[in-house]
Amino acid sequence: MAVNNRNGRRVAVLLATLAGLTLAGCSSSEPASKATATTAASQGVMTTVGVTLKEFSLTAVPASGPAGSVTFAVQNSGLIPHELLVVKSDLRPDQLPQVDQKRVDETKVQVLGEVAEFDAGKKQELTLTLQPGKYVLLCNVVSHYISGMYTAFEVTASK
Ligand SMILES: [Cu+2]
Repeated sequence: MAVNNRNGRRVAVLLATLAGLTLAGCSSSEPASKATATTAASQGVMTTVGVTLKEFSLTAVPASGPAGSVTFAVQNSGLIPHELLVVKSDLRPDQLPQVDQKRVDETKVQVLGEVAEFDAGKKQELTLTLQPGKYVLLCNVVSHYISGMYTAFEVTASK
């Protein structure tokens, strides 16, 4: 045990030294945020889903993930502003209740989270704790949903 402890300490000191060198050599905050992510990951299931918005499609990769913390990294790759709604629904992604056939009726579906309309070329993040079930990701800017900006997302039981 004594040997293990000594090795463990040496590794810790080495990592601290490397972190110091990295920080000294680069003003980016990236090393710090990576360390934070690693710590959080050991405390529960975390999934990152890349969501791409454009005229007129919405894609999610991967299209499913385990229950727990899900971060949607949302990129507006289009030419105009878009938004992201995360809706929990067993309905088909193209069958959600609508208002005047122009947008989803947000009073008739369960909206768990939203990235408000944001500009083309920008990125946003949304982290939610999701239970197992079926979800629909969509953009609810007027006419965007009926133009094809939706996709299915599934959350499976975490193992
Ligand atoms: Cu849109």
